[in-house]
Amino acid sequence: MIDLHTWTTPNGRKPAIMLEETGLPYRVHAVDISKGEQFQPGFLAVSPNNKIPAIVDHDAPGGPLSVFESGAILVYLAEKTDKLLPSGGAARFKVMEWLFWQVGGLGPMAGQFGYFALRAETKNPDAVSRFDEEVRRLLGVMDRRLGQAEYLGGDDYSIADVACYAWTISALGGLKKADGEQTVKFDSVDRWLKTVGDRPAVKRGMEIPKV
Ligand SMILES: N[C@@H](CCC(=O)N[C@@H](CS)C(=O)NCC(=O)O)C(=O)O
Repeated sequence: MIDLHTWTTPNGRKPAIMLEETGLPYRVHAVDISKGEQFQPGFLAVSPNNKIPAIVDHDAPGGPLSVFESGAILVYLAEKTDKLLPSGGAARFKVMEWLFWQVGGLGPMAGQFGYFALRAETKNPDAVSRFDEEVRRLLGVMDRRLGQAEYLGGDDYSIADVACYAWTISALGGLKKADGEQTVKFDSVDRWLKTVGDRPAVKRGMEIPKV
């Protein structure tokens, strides 16, 4: 059994989608980060950086294992089940490239954009334009990739797509809200969003945790 500690945010959806894709048995523990539950000692014991998501695998070889950082969790679950991550060679590193691109790029930049453009009480035009441009640049990079390949890693759906799905929805939604619908056009990304979003496991994962 796996314990999933998560919340209703793009990072929180990633392991939920992956657990649904793999069919592994798991229990959900909602960590309401708007109420500061990520600072409770029980959660910090599995996620010392006080961020969701985190998992505890009670059936890991050698005894219970906790894993924090969404990218590490996706790799862990992929290796545990031999699903959605090629076992070696170039194909594995194509998936890794886009996984790390999401964790180090799209996620943090879209997160900062959402904060400065939509939620900050004090408006900072430099920060808004800096992150607006960067999110648009990243979505452009993604759009070009998906104009050449069916999925981010190549021919097959992988943990790179799992990692990017909810963040792409969040990034596009943020730009549309801040700048207007007509300013946002990424055709290959839209094609990919439809393909990935039609997967039953993705639909289920996007509803977890239920609050
Ligand atoms: N690099 C981390 C980022 C996780 C993250 O930023 N989680 C946010 C929610 S999306 C969080 O828990 N924030 C609570 C806090 O910062 O106190 C990952 O990919 O797992």
